[in-house]
Amino acid sequence: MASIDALRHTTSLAESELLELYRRMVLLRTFDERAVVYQRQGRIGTYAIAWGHEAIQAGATFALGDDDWIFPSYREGAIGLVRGMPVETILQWWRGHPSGWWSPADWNIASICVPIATHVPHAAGLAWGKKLRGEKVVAMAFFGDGATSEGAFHEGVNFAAVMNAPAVFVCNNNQWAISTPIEAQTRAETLADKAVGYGIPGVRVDGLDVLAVHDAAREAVERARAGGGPTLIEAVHYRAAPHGTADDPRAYIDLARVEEERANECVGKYERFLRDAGLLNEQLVASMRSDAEDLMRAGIAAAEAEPPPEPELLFTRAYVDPPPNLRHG
Ligand SMILES: Cc1ncc(C[n+]2csc(CCOP(=O)(O)OP(=O)(O)O)c2C)c(N)n1
Ligand SMILES: [Mg+2]
Repeated sequence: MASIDALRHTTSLAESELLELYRRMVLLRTFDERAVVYQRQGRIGTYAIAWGHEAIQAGATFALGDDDWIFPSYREGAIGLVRGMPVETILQWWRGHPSGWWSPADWNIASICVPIATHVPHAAGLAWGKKLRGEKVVAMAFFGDGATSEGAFHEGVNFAAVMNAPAVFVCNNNQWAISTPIEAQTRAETLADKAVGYGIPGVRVDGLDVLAVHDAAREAVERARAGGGPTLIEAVHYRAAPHGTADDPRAYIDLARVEEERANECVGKYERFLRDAGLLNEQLVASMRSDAEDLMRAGIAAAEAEPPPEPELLFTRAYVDPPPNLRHG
């Protein structure tokens, strides 16, 4: 059983920070579970399920300062929650409502990236630009195992390495790219090994261990900020939920393995750890969960209270000079 002393050996975080990390995981988990329910009720559109990815998202971003930038993929669609982004903004994004398009500069969070890996060069470019301006800002990009087969991944990581840009590349290796397993994705023994080809450090961590993810991220962020260039972090776990609400993994996945993985999920794991260390009790767990549920209830109400967007919005930002046939009527 872990004691608080053992805990102190494994992390430099203070007790209040350990609890804040847990609160953020609960928030991300609650968002995810409620979002799936809202999608099933027809209240939001298709949704990429992040269940089981909370340790990676909360742990890695906890190493960032507010001026550092986050480049999320659709899997990290709710990551703005860790910076206090309103729930309704994120829900509106998934509802396809324009009020879900935040200005990246307001939160230092880039738009949610759906094309696989195209945000990796964006993160590299932002990190390089900040370096040129003499700002001590780090860019952290999140992407999946499948993204490592894309040209944009190679271009982005290589560019950041060559420019010694302050970037941290976090690969969420959930071992599936929709129905493509990791074995069909790469011949490399690990994804972290790919860092060798770029001449940068590559680290492999347990993606279900929030403290391990945080440790790796903190080291990478500190190195980047100190001028040591980028790091590739591979956080290994196993996708224990469908790819998204439109996916039925029963067609391709081993359900017994999924059950096993669900029993070992990261929020419960960290919760048990904190309870054993005497930092968390039933009451605190219940109050954090109910705070997160209240936020979700208020968020969906605020999102649904928003008037529908004007259809012309589709065109206003598409053309400087709209063609005559669009101006018509
Ligand atoms: C450029 C591009 N090609 C294909 C797709 C379709 N697509 C959506 S999700 C996905 C799988 C990505 O898997 P991975 O990178 O492992 O991320 P995960 O979904 O597992 O988090 C694919 C191929 C896409 N969105 N963009
Ligand atoms: Mg994947």
